[in-house]
Amino acid sequence: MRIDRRAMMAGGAAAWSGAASAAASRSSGRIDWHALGEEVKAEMAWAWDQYKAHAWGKDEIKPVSGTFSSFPLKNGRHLGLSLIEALDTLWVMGLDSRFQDGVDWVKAHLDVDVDGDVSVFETSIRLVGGLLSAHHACGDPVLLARAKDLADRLLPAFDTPTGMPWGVINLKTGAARERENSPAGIATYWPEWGTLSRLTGDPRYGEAARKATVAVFERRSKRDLVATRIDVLTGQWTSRTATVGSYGDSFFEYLWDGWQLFGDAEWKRMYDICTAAILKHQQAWKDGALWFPDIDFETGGIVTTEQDELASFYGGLLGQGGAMKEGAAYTESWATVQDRYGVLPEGYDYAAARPTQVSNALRPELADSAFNLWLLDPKPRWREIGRAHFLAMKRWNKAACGYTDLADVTSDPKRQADHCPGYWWSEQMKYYYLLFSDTPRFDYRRNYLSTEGNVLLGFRHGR
Ligand code: DMJ
Repeated sequence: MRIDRRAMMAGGAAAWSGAASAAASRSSGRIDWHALGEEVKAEMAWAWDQYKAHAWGKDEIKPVSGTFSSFPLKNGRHLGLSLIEALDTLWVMGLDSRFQDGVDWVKAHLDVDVDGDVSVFETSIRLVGGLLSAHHACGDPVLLARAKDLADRLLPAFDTPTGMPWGVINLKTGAARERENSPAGIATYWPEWGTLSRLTGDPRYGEAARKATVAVFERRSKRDLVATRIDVLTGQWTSRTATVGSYGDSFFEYLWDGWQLFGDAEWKRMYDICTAAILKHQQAWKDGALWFPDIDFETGGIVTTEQDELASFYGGLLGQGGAMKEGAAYTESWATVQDRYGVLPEGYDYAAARPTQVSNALRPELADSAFNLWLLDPKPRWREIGRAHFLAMKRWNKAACGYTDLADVTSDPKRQADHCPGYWWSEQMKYYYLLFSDTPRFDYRRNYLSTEGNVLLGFRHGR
């Protein structure tokens, strides 16, 4: 993600060098990265064709049984989630006829006027973001109009006394519920909604996103930490746990992104304050590896040494924000777990050195970090981590009709479940391809990828 990373990080990157990196550099001299990029593209084309055959226009394919499931709506009502999440990945890979098939489906069939409840956060990062990145790819004004229509249906959720949004809204009636929300659920909007305001000339989207983010930041503790749950009506915290994993993760990510995408110094100030506090209070080293335990946001006491797999994105973000040494070290900590299990477990206790949740939701976060660190510092080690992630996924997660999540990464062979989440189409397949291919369709110096991997800046046209 982000802009001018190589230039920005040239100094900090030199500070970190490790034995693993040197070994990887030697061995990677033999790897044909372009061919690996072509392999990723072939897997994407194959999976798309499976989706088209078994689940066209549905939200998520079940790749083992060849059936499908719905999300973010429930009860079998679909919004073409995977199709929309896949669009800009197809485009950047040059799978142009498949991209056009998807765009045609959106123009002909996407109907968001549905009497049903959706997560405001998930609908925004996946569907509003997916439509905006597809629009960035091809410029079709209908895609922008669809993104605006959807955002208009989410916007009433921000009409609260604090400006922090409700968690869930009905797409047709605007009735909102779930007053308890998280920093990530409240403040992961500004890049998409700021882009929407810029493209439509309507400031309401960006203003709502800004107000919600500042509302969380202003409620940080005296240690400059935020907790995981807050009541959006009263502004009172309902938990005390600070984390860089689930519920916290993209709150920190979007503070940095607000600075990088729009150059707004207020966002950098908020990012710097939050990150300094995390590095001061949550940084924990064990056997030479860096981890970030969850702690009490007021006392600083450790709550748990269990890490969400979701937190493995954080090394890339730390690098982007200038803490390259810590970002590289945290990514290496997760790479060690990947080396041990092949595919990361959903939960891992670094103190006990064992998984706490043995499933894997086909997640992209470690590949995300590897990609971001490589953009900052293009040494082979980061490509190696991405390659190991891809090859393990190809070995263990591939099923008859696509790629599936796993029920157990510790069993031998690993036990498959039966679900391909929408983010798979938008995130890791794109990170792998960009990491390996050196495609001319992407500006590797000046770009922006959202928390869902949606490219809102950096596509190069006419190539
Ligand atoms: C994605 O939907 C986004 O990256 C989100 O911010 C958290 N992680 C999931 C995928 O694991």
